[in-house]
Amino acid sequence: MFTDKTRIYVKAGNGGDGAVAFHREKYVAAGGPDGGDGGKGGDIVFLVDTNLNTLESLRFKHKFVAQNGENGKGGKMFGKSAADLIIRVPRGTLIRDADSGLIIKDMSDFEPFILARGGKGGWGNRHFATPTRQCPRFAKPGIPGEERDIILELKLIADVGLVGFPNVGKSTLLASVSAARPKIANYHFTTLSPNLGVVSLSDERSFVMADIPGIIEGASEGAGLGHEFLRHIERCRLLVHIVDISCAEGRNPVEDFVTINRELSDFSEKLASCPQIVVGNKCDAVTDEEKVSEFRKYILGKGFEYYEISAATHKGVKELTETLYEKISTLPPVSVYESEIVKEDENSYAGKSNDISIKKPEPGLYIVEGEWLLRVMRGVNFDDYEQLQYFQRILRRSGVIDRLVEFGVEQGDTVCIYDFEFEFVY
Ligand SMILES: Nc1nc2c(ncn2[C@@H]2O[C@H](COP(=O)(O)OP(=O)(O)OP(=O)(O)O)[C@@H](O)[C@H]2O)c(=O)[nH]1
Ligand SMILES: [Mg+2]
Repeated sequence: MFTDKTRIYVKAGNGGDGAVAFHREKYVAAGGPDGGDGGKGGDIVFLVDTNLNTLESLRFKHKFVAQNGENGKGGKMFGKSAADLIIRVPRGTLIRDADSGLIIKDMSDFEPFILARGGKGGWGNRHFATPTRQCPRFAKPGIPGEERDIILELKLIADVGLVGFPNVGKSTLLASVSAARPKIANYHFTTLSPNLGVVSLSDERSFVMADIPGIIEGASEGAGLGHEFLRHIERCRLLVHIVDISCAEGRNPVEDFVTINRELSDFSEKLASCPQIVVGNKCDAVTDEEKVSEFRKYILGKGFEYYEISAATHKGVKELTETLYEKISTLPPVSVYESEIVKEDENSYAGKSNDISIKKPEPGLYIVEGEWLLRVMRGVNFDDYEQLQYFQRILRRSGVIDRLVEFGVEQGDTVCIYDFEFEFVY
């Protein structure tokens, strides 16, 4: 079973709660608040692992929850931050939002990607001591970690993709030029899932070749193995269209060629417009010379580059790999999908202030909470002046400031929004 699509739920760890504690020591009277901060929850991090070729390892595990940060303790002790949870995926995995289907990230490079951020730990009560509030009996809870339902979809990354009818010798070619060992046999649909192989030429030149199951007429309507494997070659830089010119199965090479191209264009515009080289295979076993020369003429007439090889006896194979290498070095690199998630801008928060709650635990202190605020805050770096201003604009546009005024906040009062605290000024 080849797993190339799966749905999972991820949740980053919650931040630990801040502690409420007071310093107690012999001979030290009124030692003051010393509750430590909670630790940060673990992030959910995705990482490309080149040893993986499928999403098989995620087939039976659908829930990934990172650990929570520890709570703070008395004596100014910080809670321990939790370790990140790393999910390893094959190169070329697309992370999509499960509800909208939009691409969040294309895991095609080796940079770790943080999909869900762990919550920050809450502040312990020692942060809240002021000249007028010397004995703060509250601390902040940790911020919950982000959670998401996502779909992982593998779109393999290869430079060259082999396409053609079943049994034309695609796997034989891959096996003869790389260390890959796909199953080869004289019947249709021997290959049931994509195979990748690294084709190494001399002087460290190499490229990646992908072999996918054979395509037949009507694949786009589900005939044979259907066309779903075509997505694994959708981002190839070059397609090698293999046609059996031995005509041993009684088919006509020209018809085969036309049929496959029709299926490719029915699948996607992108595949149809991908550069293509045509290879006539099994030239060692040609039964009908006339059909072969008719095919050759047809292909050259259409303006394609055309090669004849025998994957079984290796005739013409070395030359073909050299040509493929030359050709792909002139082509653009493997395409990477951009994130389709649109970043919300300041104006999209207008009227959101209905979804917040305001509490007043003691005079002069207001605590504002709201799921959407939390989301915004995770993306804001409060040490950066511009980002701070951006956040303040959101507070204004969304109506949070107006709500605070309605609630009775006065000049100089303290307002806490999770781990962001400010003195209220009009
Ligand atoms: N005579 C001859 N036979 C070949 C050549 N290349 C492949 N074959 C044979 O053709 C048959 C099919 O080869 P495969 O490589 O499994 O074909 P495939 O295109 O991968 O087929 P599917 O996986 O079913 O789509 C096998 O019996 C091969 O030995 C060739 O150059 N000459
Ligand atoms: Mg095969």
